[in-house]
Amino acid sequence: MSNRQMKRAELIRRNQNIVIRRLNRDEYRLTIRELTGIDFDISGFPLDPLAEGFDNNGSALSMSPMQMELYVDAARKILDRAIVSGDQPKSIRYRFQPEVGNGDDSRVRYGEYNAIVHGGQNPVEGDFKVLHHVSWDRVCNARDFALPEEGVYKIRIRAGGKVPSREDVVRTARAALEHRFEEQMRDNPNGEKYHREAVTQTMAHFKTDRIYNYGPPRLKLIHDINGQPIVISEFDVDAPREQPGVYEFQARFNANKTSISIEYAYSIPSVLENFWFQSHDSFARPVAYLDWFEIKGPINEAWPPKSHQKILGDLDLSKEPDSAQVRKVVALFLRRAFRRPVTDEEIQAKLQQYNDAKKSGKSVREAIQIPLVAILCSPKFPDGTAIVGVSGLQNAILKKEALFLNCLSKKMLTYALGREMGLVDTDLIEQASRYVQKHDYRLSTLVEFIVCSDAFQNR
Ligand SMILES: [Ca+2]
Repeated sequence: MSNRQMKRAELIRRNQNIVIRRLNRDEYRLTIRELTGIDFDISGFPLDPLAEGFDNNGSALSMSPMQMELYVDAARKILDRAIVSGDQPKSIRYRFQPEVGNGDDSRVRYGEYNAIVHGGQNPVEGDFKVLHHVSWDRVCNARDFALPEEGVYKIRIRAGGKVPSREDVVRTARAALEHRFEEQMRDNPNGEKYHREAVTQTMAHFKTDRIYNYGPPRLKLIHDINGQPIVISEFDVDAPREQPGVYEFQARFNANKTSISIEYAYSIPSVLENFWFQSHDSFARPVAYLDWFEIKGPINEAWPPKSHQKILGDLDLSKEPDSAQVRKVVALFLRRAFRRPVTDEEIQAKLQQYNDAKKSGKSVREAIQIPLVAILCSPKFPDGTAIVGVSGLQNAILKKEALFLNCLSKKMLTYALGREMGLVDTDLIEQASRYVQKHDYRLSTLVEFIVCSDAFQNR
């Protein structure tokens, strides 16, 4: 290849990938927290790809229209939480008693719902459900109910535990093994020697293995958000059964149907082939006694929340603000989001969005959110073209038609030829782009070009 060609190829290569610099997940979360005071759950965002070992490398953090949609949606949710109107929502407290039943027909009224409350196939002792081992049918839960408000809720669990000693382990293991020995002797008296050996060997395990130096029982607390189970905590129940403790946690709930589950979580590895009796209630293992669990909230440290004041200052949403007040809010948010001085033009463009929204009949709260959402979703091309929303991304791509065509041709060729495009393919990519351009930008002409190309026919 000539020097001139090389140079041209390099220039094209550098230009080929449209990169929108976006924040990675952690950067996004931290930025949002700093900007609005809201701790936003970023687990719904796509994982950041690793590029050369760094996940904040701009060329890896590309942005698709689908991701843009995700960002717009996130920004709306964040601002819905940050900016509130009306009075502080009333707090509720639902206390669930797992011993009330052990089936899905066990229903108790909470608010507007007949929630299912049950303690699984666990024994009941007085006020307690007794949790002894992990099993799908031994989960305690409350479900088929919804909370009246989205927000942070406190979950409290009253429980105590019992930790068996090594003697308990040895005694209960021996009882189970002797019982089995008798059965084996009935079935096969000639095998006595082997049956006895098995007992001795197995007993040695229970006498010496460190896994039976038990700690306190553990419980796992899970809630579900839109059908997705999320573990809130796994915790030791270190309070004794005689003096149960109240364990407290916090979690965010939305106003959709939800559930709270409590599971036994002290795992004992099955190192033995004949571990069958270790999950019998008679075998000594850490036991949790669950009295009740309750949910209380939503918890708001202040009303309106700090985030509200942080963004709006003293702007009162209940009356029509004057334009200087709105301008102040928008300008401050812009400056803080972009971390640089902002131009009058930029502020004006955002004010226009507010004014348009007001004209179309939106409330002050709804209208002020529109420019703020746009600000939270405006990544930029390296040349500074700002992009707002999905249509903004489309417009931005249209303005960079040559780059876009080039990029698309390259991707299609890569797919069609089943290999990476290299410097030698520069001309082919360019020809493809030109062909599509000449034929009214129809995607089908790109396919046509590729299928007829020598590269494809001789691949
Ligand atoms: Ca109880």
